[in-house]
Amino acid sequence: MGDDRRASTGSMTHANASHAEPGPTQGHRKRRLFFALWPDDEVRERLYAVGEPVAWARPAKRVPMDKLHLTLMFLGYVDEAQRECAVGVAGGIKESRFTLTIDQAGHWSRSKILWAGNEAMPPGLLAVVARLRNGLAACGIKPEDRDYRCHVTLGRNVRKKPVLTAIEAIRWPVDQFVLVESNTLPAGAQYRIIGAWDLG
Ligand code: 2AM
Repeated sequence: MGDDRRASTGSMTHANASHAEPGPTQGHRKRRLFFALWPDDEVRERLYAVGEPVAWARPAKRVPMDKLHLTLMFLGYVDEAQRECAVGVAGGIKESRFTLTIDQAGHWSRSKILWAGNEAMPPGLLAVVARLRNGLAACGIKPEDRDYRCHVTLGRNVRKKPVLTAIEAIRWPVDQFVLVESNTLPAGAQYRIIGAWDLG
């Protein structure tokens, strides 16, 4: 990624989701997008291991290791003009890199999500989220009403809170954020990274 921080899919180093710009025939449909932090291999393996003690049984579904991520902002379905606007906002973000410490695992009973996260969010993370939220409002993309909650979803449809042992803190050095397209297929969500921006 160059210093000018324009979106580029050519120098993705961390992400192993497929990433390519859409072809000309794809320009008019709406796409389901979100901004995220994509872990490198080491962090991804450690995040996945947090779910190891859980007895994964239907209907609960463990998120596969290669799909683990931390959402910064969910955009929902956006048109091409909004996608371009979002890319412009991302390119204007000049925040510094930071380290995220994932040291908690928890369960939300309403959304039935098992997650790994951290309540004490680093200011750098909050700054990126705030810039995205404020910038994307001008693109006509509204953030969720609820406060941002820093979490990596480890499992969905987890009805009962599993017994979780304390996790060893995972140090996640963050020097980049990405824009991801999500396609919901019968086999599960498919993610494709369509842009990446370096933090300073
Ligand atoms: P989750 O992991 O907490 O479910 C891709 O679907 C990403 O966008 C997921 O990380 C998911 O968060 C988030 N996401 C999906 N639908 C969302 C919604 N309606 N509001 C906020 N975030 C959403």
